[in-house]
Amino acid sequence: MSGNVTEELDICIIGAGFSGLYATYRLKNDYNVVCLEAGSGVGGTWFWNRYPGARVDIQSVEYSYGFDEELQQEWQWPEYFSDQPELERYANHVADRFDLRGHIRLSTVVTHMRFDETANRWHVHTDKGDHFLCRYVIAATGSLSAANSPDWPDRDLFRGDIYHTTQWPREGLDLSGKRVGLIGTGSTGIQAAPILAQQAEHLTVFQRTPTFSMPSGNRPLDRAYEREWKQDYANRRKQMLDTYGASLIAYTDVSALDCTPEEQDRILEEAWTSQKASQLLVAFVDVMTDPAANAVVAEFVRRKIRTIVKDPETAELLCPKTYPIGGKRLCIDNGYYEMYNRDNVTLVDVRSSPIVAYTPTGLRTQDASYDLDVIVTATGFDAITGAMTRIDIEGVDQQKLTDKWAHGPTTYLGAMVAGFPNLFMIHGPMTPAAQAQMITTGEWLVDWTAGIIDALERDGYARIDTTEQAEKVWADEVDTVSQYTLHRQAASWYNGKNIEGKDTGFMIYVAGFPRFAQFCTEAVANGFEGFVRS
Ligand code: NA7
Repeated sequence: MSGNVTEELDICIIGAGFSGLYATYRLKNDYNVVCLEAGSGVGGTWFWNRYPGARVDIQSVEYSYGFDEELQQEWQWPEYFSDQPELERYANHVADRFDLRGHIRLSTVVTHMRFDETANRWHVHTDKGDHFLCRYVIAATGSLSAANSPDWPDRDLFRGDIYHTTQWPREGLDLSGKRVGLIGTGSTGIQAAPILAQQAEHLTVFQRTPTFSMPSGNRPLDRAYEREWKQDYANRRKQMLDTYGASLIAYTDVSALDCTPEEQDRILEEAWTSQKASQLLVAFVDVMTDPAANAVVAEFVRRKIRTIVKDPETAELLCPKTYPIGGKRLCIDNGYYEMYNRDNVTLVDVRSSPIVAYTPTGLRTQDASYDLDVIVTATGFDAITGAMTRIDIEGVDQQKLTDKWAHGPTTYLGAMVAGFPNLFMIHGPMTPAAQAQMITTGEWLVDWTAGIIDALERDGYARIDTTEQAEKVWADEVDTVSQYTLHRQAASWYNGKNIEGKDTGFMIYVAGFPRFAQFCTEAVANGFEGFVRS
């Protein structure tokens, strides 16, 4: 932790994704703010994930900023679900329009941070040799930013190219005439697969766990629909924050178990074509709480898969049977199941025969070898905690965050960790991240955090921390509400079980954004309950 201080700051923001950009905007006029970003451009998730087919799975009229009325009136989304280039363009537009660039340092990775207890300052170090002395740090590091690349042996022997989907070359890849292997069938894999199948000579999809998905129905954005949104935008943004997932879907109080099979089918058909994946999960009031209701929806999707995919063996392999629908993030696709009707696509089950090694010419599973020119790993992320634990963070009494979180994250309201004062997280562990639309809730969280900093300044405090007792109360709440749902029954990045050896427990708050926001608002209103100021 050596080196001279190169700059003194009020606030260091880590990450220029959508939350970090908004935090920079929100705080730059009142404080001396710098935003450090590892990428060579802004946009976070939408900077890194430039693989073919990368596209948001929430409608763009919702998945966009609401903080500036002129911006939301003027910006025109070409499609219902924007692709990565459009979202990156939007992030760049926002950075330019609101003069954020002067505060952002690109291609700068935060390597370690240490809290000085005497001065109440964070020492923030980067790979560029910067040493910032900061009063506050806001980690807007993203839930899905630390890539997970399984470590199979003999990677160096493979003579072809390997790309994780977050490391896709900016200039794109010419896959014509190539035998491509795609590992992973989460949201990323099922988005990339249909495009890779069109581009490659042959696509082999290596599937460990099949995914529930529904058609996005993506198409050019209907201008009348857009006008309808824009006439009522401010009101709709407020309504969004009052819904479970910060997205305007149609809720019901009808139980699946009170409907006839015909009624169930009619309701589910409507949800299937709604262009909203979450609509299937709220088609009945009890989809995520009652295994029998959940089974109705899961079976509906399996029937769709069996109808779409012509080869019965492939269809059966694609049918998820081992976890509740919605237990993992429900995907939304553009021709994923249909793709398996192409002659140049093969599905390989790596659950029954796992991948064991790279070979000079491809991959070897327990019982077969596959010749490939290009391997694409759509193997997801060290989610929720990875972006924080990859920074060497040292708090009070020289405690390391990695040690504190060795058996899973502890947080108060997902925002603070006891013993790490003046460090705030946006979309941290144990928030509704993944269950709620990230841009709108990110704006809310930034405003809430900025409000806390403003209050500390106003009231003359230099330091804010939380307590282990508050962390325990929050952990109990997160755990208790998750017991009422079926979310825990799937191995996924929600509970770290997507990564071998990751020991975290369930990391998402699943009681919905309004209840979460109420806890946050009340904590502050009740004299900073759960926080310690000095
Ligand atoms: P996900 O949803 O974590 O999917 C990763 C996929 O990679 C999933 O199918 C995994 O299988 C598979 N995987 C991971 N490791 C391996 C190994 N070792 N062998 C075979 N297959 C493996 O990540 P995504 O990037 O698709 O999506 C992340 C989020 O982005 C998504 O939820 C949306 O919110 C947007 P598994 O299911 O673990 O058996």
